[in-house]
Amino acid sequence: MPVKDPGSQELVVKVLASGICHSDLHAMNGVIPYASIPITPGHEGAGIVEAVGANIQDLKVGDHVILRFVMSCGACAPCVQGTDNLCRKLKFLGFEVDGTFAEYVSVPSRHAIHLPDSIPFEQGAIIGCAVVTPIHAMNIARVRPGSSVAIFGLGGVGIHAVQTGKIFGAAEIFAVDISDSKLSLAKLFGANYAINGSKEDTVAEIKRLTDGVGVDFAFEFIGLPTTQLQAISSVKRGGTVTLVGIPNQSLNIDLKYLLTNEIQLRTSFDHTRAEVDDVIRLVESGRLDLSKSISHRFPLSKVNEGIDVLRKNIGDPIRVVVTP
Ligand code: PAD
Ligand code: ZN
Repeated sequence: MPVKDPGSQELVVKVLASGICHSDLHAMNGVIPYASIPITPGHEGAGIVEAVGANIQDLKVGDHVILRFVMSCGACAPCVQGTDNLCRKLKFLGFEVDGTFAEYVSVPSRHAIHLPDSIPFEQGAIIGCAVVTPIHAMNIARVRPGSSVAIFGLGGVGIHAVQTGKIFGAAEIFAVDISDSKLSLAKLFGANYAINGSKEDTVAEIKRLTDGVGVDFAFEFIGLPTTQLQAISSVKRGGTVTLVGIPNQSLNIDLKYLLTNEIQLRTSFDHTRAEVDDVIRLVESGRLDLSKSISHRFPLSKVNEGIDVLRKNIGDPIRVVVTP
């Protein structure tokens, strides 16, 4: 691909790390309707500013940046109201605009967020999706200090929900996956209970561990009807369920059960600009440790091998990152 000169409001960024997300697999499989083809995928990228347009003042050549895939306009009502993930002119880097599985990316400068030099590029890359998504989900759910929280799915996104739960002050975290190694990592990150859904009855186990009551909050980071229903069944009366994993199938919900138990069902989509700034501060201050989040690294020329690792679950990937 040719490298364009930046327009007056644009930057050219040399990509130094780019995470592979399950949403990339969804785009390839046609699950995400707005993914356009042909496209250079990649939406979790970080790198160094290589060239700046004439009107750019806040960033300069050599600055480290996170490339934000939620390309909001900044001017419509949802943007001005701080919900720019719901922007009326939203475009997605790596799905509709050529993304970060590339040597260089050019974007309007408002989609590049300054990354402090103390945070490695590979951590900066995953902040842009895998790490900030659970922050948004817990803001949506309004997790309160002292709560009990169940996390379904400990992949690149869900594993960070365990740490996020701690930051939101959860007293007890129940981590659910079908991979023992991911469950062990979740315990290392502060989960109190690790439940293997392929070996145990997840809902019964959560109920048993909460004296039959259920948890205050449940989050689903997989996108499967089975685990979405388990999440709904694992919260207490009056509890809140937040669905984050992108589904490929519709869900048959017993609304009478939800209503008569006053269970709140919410959904969480992407994140806001302000939440990325929050995550950067959390990582910079050492409150959020991303040193164990990257399990596999591949050079850009082998990006397809990296994608296979996630697709076939080779070696229990947390986040697979592509580097130049
Ligand atoms: P991933 O493939 O890294 O993780 C999925 C995890 O689910 C793995 O650890 C699996 O072992 C586990 N799993 C699979 N089946 C089961 C099961 N039956 N019971 C328990 N655990 C199971 O994916 P990811 O973390 O990159 O993404 C997770 C989902 O979140 C995916 O659907 C992705 O598209 C979505 C997503 N949503 C948003 C959003 O804003 N809503 C943002 C980013 C990603
Ligand atoms: Zn993603």
